[in-house]
Amino acid sequence: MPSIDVCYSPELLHLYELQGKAVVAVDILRATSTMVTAFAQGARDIVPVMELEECRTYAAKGCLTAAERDGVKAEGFDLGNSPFGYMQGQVEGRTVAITTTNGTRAIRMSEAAAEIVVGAFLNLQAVADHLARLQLDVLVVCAGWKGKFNLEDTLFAGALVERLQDRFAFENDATLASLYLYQTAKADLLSFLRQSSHVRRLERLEIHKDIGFCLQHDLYQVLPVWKHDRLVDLCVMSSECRMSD
Ligand code: 3SL
Repeated sequence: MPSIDVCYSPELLHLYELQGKAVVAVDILRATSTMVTAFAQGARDIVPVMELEECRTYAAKGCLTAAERDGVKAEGFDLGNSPFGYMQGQVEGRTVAITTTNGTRAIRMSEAAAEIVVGAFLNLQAVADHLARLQLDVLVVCAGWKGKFNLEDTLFAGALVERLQDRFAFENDATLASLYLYQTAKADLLSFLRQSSHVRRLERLEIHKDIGFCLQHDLYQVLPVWKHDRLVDLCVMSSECRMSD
């Protein structure tokens, strides 16, 4: 039986072996929720990059550029990091190059893995079905905040473990803790997260509706997977998602 484990921060990745594993990269508020939304809105592919300057260079290649730092849209880019900014048809058929404070970092730091899947509550079941089919050992990589633990990514890890617990082995405390936390919180995730640091940070920035939106489960049948140098939606590229409908 394959195993599932949880890494609470990209800064802890040196403690884990990535080779041969499937990584699920998650930044619930808001990078991976936004990427999943972009694919649901018809984005062709997404190039996550770590630095603002690198992201900027993609404009000359005909890509849309998106950037966020400390919760705020960076100046000079087409888009920020709110899922609602991707819903007016602007990303359809386009390549989006994006850099965010933590989420794009978590993805790029996982490149040694055999597979990288982008996870969010919004595509939770699509991710769980894909992992069950893959049968690789799984590591959920939480983006956290500037190297530190956060609650919302841990809750996602717990939700994924809950859906996979009959088909994946887990013995470590990080995985157990995420499951227990999710089981405690799942009846009302929004209330549970009220005091969390990033919810308070976003609310100070008057960003309210993104929070509830990103906590919705299974809104989209989207499966962003790393291929060569970018993310593509496997639900569009193959018949995989239809098989589990
Ligand atoms: O840290 C990140 O990558 C962002 O998702 C943070 S924010 O939600 O845009 O503030």
